[in-house]
Amino acid sequence: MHLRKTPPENPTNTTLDALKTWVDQVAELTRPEDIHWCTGSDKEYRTLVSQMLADGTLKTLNETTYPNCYLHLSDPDDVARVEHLTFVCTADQQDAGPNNNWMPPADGHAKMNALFDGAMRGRTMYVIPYCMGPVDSPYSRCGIEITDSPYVVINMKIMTRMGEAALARIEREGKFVRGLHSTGELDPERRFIMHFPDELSIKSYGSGYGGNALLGKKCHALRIASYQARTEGWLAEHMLILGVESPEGETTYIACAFPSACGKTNLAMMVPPASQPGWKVWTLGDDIAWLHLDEDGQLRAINPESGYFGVVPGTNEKTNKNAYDMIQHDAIFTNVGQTADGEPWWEQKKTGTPVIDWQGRDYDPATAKAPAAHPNSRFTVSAKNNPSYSTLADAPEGVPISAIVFGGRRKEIAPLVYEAKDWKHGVLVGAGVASETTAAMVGNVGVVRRDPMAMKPFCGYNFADYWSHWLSFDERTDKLPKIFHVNWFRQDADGKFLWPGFGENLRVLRWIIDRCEGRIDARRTPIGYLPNAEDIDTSELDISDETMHALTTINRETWLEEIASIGEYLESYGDRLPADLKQEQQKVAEDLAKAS
Ligand code: O2Y
Ligand code: MN
Repeated sequence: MHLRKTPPENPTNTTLDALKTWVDQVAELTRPEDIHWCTGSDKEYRTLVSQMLADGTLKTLNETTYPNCYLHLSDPDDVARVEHLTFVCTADQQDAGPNNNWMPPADGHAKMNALFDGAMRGRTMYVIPYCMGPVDSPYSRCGIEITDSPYVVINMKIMTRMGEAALARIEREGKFVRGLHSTGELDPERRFIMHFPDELSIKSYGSGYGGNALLGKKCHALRIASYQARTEGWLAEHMLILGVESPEGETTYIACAFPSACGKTNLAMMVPPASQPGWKVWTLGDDIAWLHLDEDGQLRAINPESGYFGVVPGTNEKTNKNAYDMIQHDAIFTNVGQTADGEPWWEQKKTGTPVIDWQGRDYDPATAKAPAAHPNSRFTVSAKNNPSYSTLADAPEGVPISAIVFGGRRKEIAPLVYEAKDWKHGVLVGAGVASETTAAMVGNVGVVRRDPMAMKPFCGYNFADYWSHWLSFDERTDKLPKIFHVNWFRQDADGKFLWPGFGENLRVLRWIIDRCEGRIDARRTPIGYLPNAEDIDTSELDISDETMHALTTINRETWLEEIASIGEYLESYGDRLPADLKQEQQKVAEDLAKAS
């Protein structure tokens, strides 16, 4: 193969010198064969797909039943985010906090530059301008990802507003997040995801998968954006955004933060059950929300993404009909199995039989010891494919948020739903979020982990400072949304779920909306307001009064332990922990101790 000794001519005609200089510097370091500035056009997408079909990076799926759908199989050692290899590089370690792996910025750059040295030899370097959020929104922020992976380019085209319009905005603003990515040798020993929040930059090497490589998503829209949001007075959160429309045509917008593997995508695009006639759910986003106060003090949300990178296994007509329908065309599948007629296959799909697994090996369900699709296999699809897509996802002003909902996967302790007493207490409820690990995760199943605001893997700075930032919103407006906590995953002693979940969760959202509208009462308890069981509509559900009682009451003894454990966790943040948060925790502990 012919290899260049000098970097190729940079074909850009960008007006932004800082951008041209950076691209030149990256080319000088990484030595690509060619440089391609992405336009974001459909033609460019089709050309890249053709190239990847030719070199085997992609495979066409059944063109009749899955038109324009492609399969990518990643390296078997490169199938998930790598939290232990993800770093936040700040001058002072305390700024990254105990919640992040840390390295001094100079060491981080030295480590990464050594890996990037000559890494793109013989390859094309793609320059991807992208905008997180509608291109015409004041709340959006832009970035440039440089990558040697065409798979990343086609995924970024779906997941972000990518190409010429984004480049024009970057040239107008002069400010952008710099993301540099190379798939490298896919050696887990030479894999790092580094963030340099003070420089608004990201360097990722050694993985071609999802959040490690699509730098607009977790790296930019959460880790870098959360840091930037703190200095600029907004919030970048791991939250879905949905609109619930009543039979009378009133839509209430809700943002929900649940840890990974708690069903955010399912809730975001839920189909109301037949028992809830006239109700509609509209999807604004399934993973990330950027929240800003407008000039009237109203909290507004945009979804910085334009597509979904969702877990495939478990998706079927019952669990998530909208997702099931939207991935029947124009979707990229990563690490699923295949049927004999070239359809994608995954566990609980309910139709078809796999004959090839996610590693491209022959597969026989009768003798197989492992699933055909990887448990973390993914679809990438445009949000516009979703039958419940809200066109307000493109509104530059975003949507007004009436309720923030935290939640986790807890087989015991957490009731079905409760409301925080006020904003400060709500911040404590968010800081105390915990969830049980599932089979889709590495490690033991069923272990409870604290995941404050569902941001443990994604907060780009010290959680103690992040909680102070959340608390500071209370001084800026008197129109903050109410804060709630939900738990769809309570079990009885036999391990049976107490609540049916899925579309029936609308019943709980309706209680939340009624509370926001001041239409119903609730019981004040030390942990917040609990529903009167009769205020949650259970018509046509096979659920007993005892079960509803269990779902809407708390056990004082276990909550005394829970609040003590939250207190211990908060204390681990030391001197930076905001006093107000500690006081809130102590108040709940005291009230529980006093309660009979
Ligand atoms: O990004 C990945 O590599 C997979 S993890 C993921 C993907 C989409 C949305 N959320 C997550 C998550 O872990 O929260
Ligand atoms: Mn997520």
